Amino acid sequence: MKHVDILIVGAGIAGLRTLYSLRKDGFDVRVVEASDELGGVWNHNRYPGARCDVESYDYSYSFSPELEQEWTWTERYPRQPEILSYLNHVADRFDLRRDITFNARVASADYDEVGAKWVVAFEDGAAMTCRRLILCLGQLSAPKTPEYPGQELFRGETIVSALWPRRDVDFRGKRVGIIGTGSSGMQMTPVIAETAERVTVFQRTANYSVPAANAPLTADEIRDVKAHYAERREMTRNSPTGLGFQPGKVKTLDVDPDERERVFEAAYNRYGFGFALAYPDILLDPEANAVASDFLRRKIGERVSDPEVRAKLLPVTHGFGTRRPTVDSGYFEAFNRDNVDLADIREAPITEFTETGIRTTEKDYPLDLIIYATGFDALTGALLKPRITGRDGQTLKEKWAQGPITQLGLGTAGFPNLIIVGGPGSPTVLSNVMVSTELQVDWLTELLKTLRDEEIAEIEVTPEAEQAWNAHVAERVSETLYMTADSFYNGGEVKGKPRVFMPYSGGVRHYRRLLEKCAADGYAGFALRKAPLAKTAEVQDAR
Ligand code: NA7
Repeated sequence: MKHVDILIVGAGIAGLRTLYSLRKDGFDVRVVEASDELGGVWNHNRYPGARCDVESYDYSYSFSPELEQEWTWTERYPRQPEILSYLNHVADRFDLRRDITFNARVASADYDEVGAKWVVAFEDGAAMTCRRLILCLGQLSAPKTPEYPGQELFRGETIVSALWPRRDVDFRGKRVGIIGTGSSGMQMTPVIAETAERVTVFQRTANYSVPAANAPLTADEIRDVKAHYAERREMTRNSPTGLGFQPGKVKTLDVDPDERERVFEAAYNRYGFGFALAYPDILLDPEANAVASDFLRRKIGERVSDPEVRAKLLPVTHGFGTRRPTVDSGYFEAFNRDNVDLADIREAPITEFTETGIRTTEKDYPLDLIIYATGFDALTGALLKPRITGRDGQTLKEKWAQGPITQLGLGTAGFPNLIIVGGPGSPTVLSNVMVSTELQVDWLTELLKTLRDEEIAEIEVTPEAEQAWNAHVAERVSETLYMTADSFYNGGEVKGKPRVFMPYSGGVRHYRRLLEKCAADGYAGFALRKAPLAKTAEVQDAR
């Protein structure tokens, strides 16, 4: 069977960066990727209007000053094709492709306790072994699609936004139904509305959104970014979210209303997602949150002309930021067009699909195309798809039945030589993933060098460390308002999923310090063994 020292699963942002770093340090490393193309979410989410809501230059790798200078972003918030081109450029520029096997979907990974290696099987029947297994499977990469009675009857076309086909989808003359109003639904609506005959947005929960204030980057802006990349990187690594700005210092309610209005207005007009940082307590204090939410509701209201539609679009079920807000480009204004309708399916739920469209308790919507923009089984969905079996035959699914448990988000006890990048227990979706991913990859590269130098056969999270880390993750989130809403952060959006807050809300900067401390303390919370535990046990048994 083919063997590689380190196997990385996934050729998205994290997988590519891990491959680059480990190969540079002389490791025998290979990436396997289920798709025939690299790019992860940016390969799959090709829907019209797909765009990153982190500024382009901050959503880029920091490992190569040459790359920073060579690559020129064209817009403040980059579109999906531009990000995918960037990732392809990185792969070509650093000759990464030669170490990536495409069309290789992992079906299972079993830990061989005696050999201290993983046996990885692929869906096509192939198999290989590796000493260390690194999962770079993404956070929002297991799409979910709701089940409605009669779905199979619908005679039109259906598309899942996160599995968008690689062809031009022609909306002309079509009546399009979009289910879901998260980032995907909000981004695609105004773009599809430009050519479709009619667009009906099926909204279950009205959501907050801040306008992107997107624009092409000017020559001056590009020059400025390129001249100050190093400082900018330092700032993002030292920020709570990995974004290029710091939170305000004064509390929301400690300023007079006029001043607050000015600050909110400035943040709203410029900072997109960073509106949440206008004051430091917006996601901590219910009263501060209520004030920010009121401001945003007012702003949404100003963007919609029809009073009835406006009322339905105002988010009332949760406070701003407690679920993932969106950064949009013309979403609310799209409802001012004659060809865009809002179906409030909280008020009048979908009862069934018919041959010709969607039926709600209120009316029939005739449709030619239905788009599911219904989100993901976030954070754990992709990790639990392959059957991963650790010590004593326990699967990761069994281990995480009550919710994920990790040490620093990087590994879990009973699964030696397994490292997770961007997983639950790390800042991940609460941060600029580019920044938090690179922090983790730099850390794990040093870890793997230590393991190589010290001839460590097996590294494994200790049960005490993961208990302590999960307690810390829970404690930090209890200081926030995140658990006041069901969201993809806490599993509340997937039926039967444990309601546990999964990302680490302590911030990128604090997380970075904890990673450094863990390494400085000799990788505290991880057991490093020169011989596999199973062998040691056998020797002990024999004595
Ligand atoms: P999100 O943000 O999880 O949004 C999913 C949307 O789909 C949301 O509006 C959901 O409504 C809706 N949804 C989910 N299931 C259903 C059913 N069964 N019926 C109707 N509507 C449903 O995913 P996105 O793809 O938009 O964005 C994901 C991330 O991509 C985003 O956060 C950025 O990081 C980029 P709900 O609110 O649950 O009522």
